[in-house]
Amino acid sequence: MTNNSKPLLLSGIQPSGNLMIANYIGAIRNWVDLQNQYNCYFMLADLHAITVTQEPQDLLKNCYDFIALYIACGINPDQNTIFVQSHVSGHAELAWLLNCYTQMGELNRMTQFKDKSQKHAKNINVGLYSYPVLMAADILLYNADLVPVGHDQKQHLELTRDIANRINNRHGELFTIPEPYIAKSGARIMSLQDPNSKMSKSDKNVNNYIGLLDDPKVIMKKFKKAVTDSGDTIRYEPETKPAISNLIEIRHCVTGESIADIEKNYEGKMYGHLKIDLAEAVIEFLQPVQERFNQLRQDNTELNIILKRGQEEANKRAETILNKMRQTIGFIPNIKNVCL
Ligand code: AQP
Repeated sequence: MTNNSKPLLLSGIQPSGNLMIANYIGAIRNWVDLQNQYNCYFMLADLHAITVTQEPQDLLKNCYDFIALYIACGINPDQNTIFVQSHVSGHAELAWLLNCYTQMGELNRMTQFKDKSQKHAKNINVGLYSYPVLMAADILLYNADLVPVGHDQKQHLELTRDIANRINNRHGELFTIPEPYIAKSGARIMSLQDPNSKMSKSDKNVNNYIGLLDDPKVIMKKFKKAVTDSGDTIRYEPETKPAISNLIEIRHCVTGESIADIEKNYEGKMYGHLKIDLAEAVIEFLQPVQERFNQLRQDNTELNIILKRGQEEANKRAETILNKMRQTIGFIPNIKNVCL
């Protein structure tokens, strides 16, 4: 199924909230672009999702929805390893081992923990705090060469590189040092109602984002309601025109039109024109995605087959790296593999 001569790419999304346009633009779109050049492991990060409170029934539904959306958006399940994080117990084991090579001072500096603990003040659990170590384990467990990351995850990837370097320096070359892949555009799409905050799939206000499964009428309504800036010229100036620049960027990422062409096409036009055209472009883009999603979700057989294959493939690779790590540390090798 996978081509092992290619460098390895690993990425994942947490099945929290509603998968939305910024997750497509900032993550899945890049995965689709890179899938032919890399041996790709696309993960559903369910262990990460429970760092905030999840209702079990919603979580289960989201897990299947997100996998179906990966595929509906263009990830080829015959060519890539698509798997669920909790189906590979090595993630949790390696995270524990890496915890013992990570300093609290390093985790104290993580800005996402600070942001998330403000948002979830009643549930600042240890998992939320050590989330970056689990992310390091996700990456190092497969010796990933490339990790596509959005703006928010850059700091976590730097920590992963630090941990890997530390272990390699102490014990010899064990881990590949992963490189970040940061797309030229779309790494930080902003909320439709507050262009100073990032668009987020778990946002309580559903008008802040466009869900990949939103109905066309809802998409039109949300774009029409999107806040705009003072003035009336349609120009890409993130500092002075954050709201309009965000709409231009979404259009650029969804249609592929250059920013300069968009500005030119909207010379002399009003904000309302841009909003309606953008809504239509997003609706057109999402129509085949939603159709394929509905087929896949009719019953979960096809998805389960894909996930079973993914689980086997991911476990095989993870075990090799984990065994090396266990030996390196000085643990007795797994007794089931010892000839007696
Ligand atoms: N606003 C964004 N602009 C561009 N890319 C984004 N991503 C998320 N928000 C934006 C990218 O989508 C992937 C989602 O990964 P995640 O679920 O592990 O993490 P997240 O960054 O916490 O995503 P959300 O949407 O903000 O989720 P919630 O609200 O559930 O916490 C990543 O590749 C991320 O960069």
